[in-house]
Amino acid sequence: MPIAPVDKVWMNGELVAWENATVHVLTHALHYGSGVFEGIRCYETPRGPAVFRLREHLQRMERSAKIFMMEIPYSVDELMDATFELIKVNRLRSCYVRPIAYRGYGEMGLNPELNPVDVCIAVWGWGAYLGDDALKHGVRMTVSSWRRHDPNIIPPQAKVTGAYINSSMAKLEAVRSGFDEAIMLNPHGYVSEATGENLFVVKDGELLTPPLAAGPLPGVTRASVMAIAADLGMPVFERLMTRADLYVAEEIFCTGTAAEVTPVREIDSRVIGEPGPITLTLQQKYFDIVKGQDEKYEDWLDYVS
Ligand code: PPE
Repeated sequence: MPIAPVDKVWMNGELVAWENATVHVLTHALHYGSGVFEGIRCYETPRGPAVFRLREHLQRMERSAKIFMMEIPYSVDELMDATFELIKVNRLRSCYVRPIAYRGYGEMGLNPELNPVDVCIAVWGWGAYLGDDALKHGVRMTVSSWRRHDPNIIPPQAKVTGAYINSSMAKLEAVRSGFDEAIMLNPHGYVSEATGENLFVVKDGELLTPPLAAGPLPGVTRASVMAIAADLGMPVFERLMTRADLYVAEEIFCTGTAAEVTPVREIDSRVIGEPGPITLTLQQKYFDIVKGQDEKYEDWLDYVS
């Protein structure tokens, strides 16, 4: 999706002009994928712009960095303030927020230790990730021929830039074959997640999602939807599933900051159908919450001012 430029980008504590937010070609992360990042959304609410679960996202970035033995030279609170400042100076009412911490310019070679850790935050307006029609009528997915990486190859709970070549290959394969999105199985053949979203399945009236041990990213939206569903009296069961479990599901939807709650209407030419009642209920509730229309979940909103 095209990026709509704004005025400023936050780079290592400074606000720099959008067009000057560049890096050297010998940046370590460009060669070796040595970065950790987040994807966060800020929504317009009756009390002004609010970032959805900003602290949880930045805490996940810290954990990703810890796995990778990378020390981020800013605290979560400092990065929260930087995010608020950035949204304010760019005068955005809603936007996508992309913090990234990466091994910068210094040395070449696989040991990242001697390279500085650079930290940037960018914001821009981003519409429906899988398209407006996707939110209403659902997407068509395919099970990828590429597997999600094994936890002893790249830990799936770390949101590491280099790991995304796996998602990119699956996405490319799916799109070239005429699908909207790909589902990835883990090395044991169990469903893990989509290329940039977690998955939820309704089967025999029960709401299911793959357990974290099956290799999905511990999604902030996943955790939010699990909490919302439980509050609605619909506990979510974490269960191992095979591709055939998906083919015979009553409803399927995917969750993610970018994709929000997107229904899935078809998998590998097996029709799931138009969005079902559980999907629609959770989708509506999610949008109400992120847009500040549901007081019960106020503490999930970090207000910009
Ligand atoms: N799995 C993967 C692999 C993933 O990248 C994301 C987020 C999720 C699940 C959902 O996580 P959460 O956002 O915390 O609910 N993907 C981000 C990046 C998308 C991109 O194209 O870049 C996102 O949704 O912002």
